Amino acid sequence: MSKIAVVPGSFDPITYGHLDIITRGASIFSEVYVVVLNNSSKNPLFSVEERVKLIQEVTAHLPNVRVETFSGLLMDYAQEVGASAIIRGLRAVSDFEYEMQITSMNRVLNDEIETFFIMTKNQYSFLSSSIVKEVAKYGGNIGELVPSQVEQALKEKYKH
Ligand code: COD
Repeated sequence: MSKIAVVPGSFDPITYGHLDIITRGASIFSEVYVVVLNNSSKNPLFSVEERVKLIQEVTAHLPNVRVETFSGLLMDYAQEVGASAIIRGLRAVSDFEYEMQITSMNRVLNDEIETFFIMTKNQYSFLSSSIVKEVAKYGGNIGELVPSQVEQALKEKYKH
C-alpha cells in the first residue's frame, strides 16, 4: 500500500538540513509531499513561489518527492492528500519544546496522522534558514550550507 508522508515547513530558504530529512523520508515512504506553509511568527524573505521553485530544483533528482503549497492548517492539507505521516526534523533539545507543542495540537486536530521525527545529521545540527540568511546578508560563505541554486538566489536577494 502506498504510504504518503508530508514534510511541512517554511523553507525560507531550503537548506542542506531540510534536504537531508526530505531525502531520508523519501527513502522510507513511497511518496513524500514537501509543503510550504505559513509560519505566522516569521516574516519571509522569499515569496511562496520562489521557495517552491527552489525546493523543486534541489529535489528534482528524487522521483517520489513533489512540492506543493497550502494556506491553512497542516492537518487539513495532510488529510486532503491522503497522508499517513508527517515528518519533522530535530536538531537540538531547543527544537523539542516547539515540536512537542505543535505535534500535540496537530493530534487534537487529527489523531490518525502520525508525526515522525528524524534526527539531523551531526554536520547540520546548527543549521537553520535564519542562520543562512544572516551569513548571506553580510556576504559570508554559505556554499556548504545550501545547494548552489539557493546560494545564487540569496546573493541576488542581498545583491552581492
Ligand atoms: N536538520 C534537520 N532538520 C531541520 C534542519 C536541520 N538543520 N533545519 C530545519 N529542519 C526541520 C525543522 O525541524 C522542521 O521540521 C522542518 O525542517 C522545517 O523547518 P522550517 O524552519 O523551514 O519550518 P517551520 O518549523 O517554520 O514550519 C512550521 C510550520 C509551517 C510547519 C507550522 O507553522 C505549520 O504547520 N503551519 C501551518 C498552520 C498550522 O497548521 N498550524 C497548527 C499547528 S500549531
